Amino acid sequence: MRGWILLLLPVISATPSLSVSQQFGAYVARSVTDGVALTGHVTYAGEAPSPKELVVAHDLEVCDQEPKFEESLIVATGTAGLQNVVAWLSDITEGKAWEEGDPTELNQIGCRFDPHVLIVPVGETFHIVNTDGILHNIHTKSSENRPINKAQPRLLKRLNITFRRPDIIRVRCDVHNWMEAWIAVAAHPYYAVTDENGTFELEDVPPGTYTLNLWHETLGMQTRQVVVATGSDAKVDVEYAPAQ
Ligand SMILES: [Cu+2]
Repeated sequence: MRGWILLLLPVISATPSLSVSQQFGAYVARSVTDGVALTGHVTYAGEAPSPKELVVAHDLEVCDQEPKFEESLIVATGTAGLQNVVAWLSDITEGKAWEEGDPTELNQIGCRFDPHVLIVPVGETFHIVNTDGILHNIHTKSSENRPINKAQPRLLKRLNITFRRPDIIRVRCDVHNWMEAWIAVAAHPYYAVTDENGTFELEDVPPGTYTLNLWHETLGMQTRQVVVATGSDAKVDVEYAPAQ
């Protein structure tokens, strides 16, 4: 009997040691010494829309403290920079590790989600925070992960959530129908969101040829081949045409 136990042990002990990246078979973290910055500027080819004020129908004492505006197409006047585009490399198999830091949070404050677009590492527990002290109800729509539909009463300040697969997930609140956010569940750290000028930066990219993906909630997906070479930073300009 002792012989059988010895034979079985290596098989049993191998399962818990699998890391998240091994489970997806996609990405291995290592130190990057020859990394290059890949920066991008994303612009909108149409006329910048004027911000449309949202109609706040109830919980006015908390939700209507200041005007809130539609966030599905935010374009910088003058430079045409497109905000809230998620940019990521889809075919990178190894590179830097995630930086240690505070846990990622999606806050509900003044009955809006902050930030509007959030990157969350796959397999990491992050927090949905209720700063408002009123009832919210998180409701997600996703393609790769199980949907979440959870009430968050005023005293439940923090929900802990973990997504198991890379995805782009829409988040809404069933109590306040104007509340909307998007979560990009990232398989590796080479993800970024464009700022108010439409710019993004992926730091420490190992030299190589990659597919750069760009996703915007209203304007959709685009891809580009990018070549990252040692010794010079890589730059890419991307333009989005208005939605048809
Ligand atoms: Cu709400």
